[in-house]
Amino acid sequence: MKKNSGILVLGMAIALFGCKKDNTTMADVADGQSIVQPNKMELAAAAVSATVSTEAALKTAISNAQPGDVITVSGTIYLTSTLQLLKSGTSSSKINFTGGILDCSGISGANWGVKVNGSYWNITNMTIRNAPDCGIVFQTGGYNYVNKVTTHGNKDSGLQIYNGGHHNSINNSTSYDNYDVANGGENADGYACKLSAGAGNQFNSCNAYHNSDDGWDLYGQPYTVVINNCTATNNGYGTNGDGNGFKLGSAGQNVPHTVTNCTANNNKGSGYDGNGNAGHITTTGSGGSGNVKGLFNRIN
Ligand SMILES: [Ca+2]
Ligand SMILES: [Ca+2]
Ligand SMILES: [Ca+2]
Repeated sequence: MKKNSGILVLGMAIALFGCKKDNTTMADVADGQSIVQPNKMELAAAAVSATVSTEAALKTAISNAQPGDVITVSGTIYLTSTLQLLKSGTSSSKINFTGGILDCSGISGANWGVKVNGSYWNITNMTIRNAPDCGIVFQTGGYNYVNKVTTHGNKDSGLQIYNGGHHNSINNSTSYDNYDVANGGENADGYACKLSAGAGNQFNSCNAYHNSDDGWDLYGQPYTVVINNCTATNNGYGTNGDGNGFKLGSAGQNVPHTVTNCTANNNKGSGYDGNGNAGHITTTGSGGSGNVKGLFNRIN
């Protein structure tokens, strides 16, 4: 009996060692690509990393996205219809969408380049250009983080937040040369957080220049927007463009926006315009020069 027990223990040890070795196969993580592990059910929901270079592969990855996934764009992808980010990550495990160029010139109609209805996305190190309407729009969802995203050549605002989009944080990004040609430039802002966006939206260290309407536009925005360390230059080149560096609300509103350490230079309208907003607007540390209608206008 004693000898048999020893053999049994040895056998169990071999079996355990074998299982452990099988669960740590280096080939699973060697190339950073999608991982298929059909016999490991406990890892079935593990995050995947996918690098995509075609519209079809991109849309498949986006529509299948799960918390923790990393979706990387390689090179330039030409979109023929709006890219829709409808899934959501979680507060502790975001969906990561990064890299490359999304050229939206092949999208028909007055449609956006990218629509984000989901929550808890990180969108980073990307260019979104040439959409027939806004480049990227956040609505409905929240807690999205944008870093180092460039929006240019779109035929409405470069980046817009509205329709309930909340707690979005836009950082280290640039928006330029957006121009709604059909309206003589009346609407295309660098950054728009207007009409109906939710609470908690903020812009940090962003740059808006040479957009046909305003650098930033908070027209009709019912909740406070926080803008820190941002620069608006040379906006309002459209015939109908208002050209404010920072348009900080509108008449009939009482919303205390805060603009801190910002710069407005050489805009066609005012550097900072309350635009009839009766709320107390804080402009601590903000300045600029060369704005045709003056630096501060209707700031309460
Ligand atoms: Ca539009
Ligand atoms: Ca306008
Ligand atoms: Ca505007």
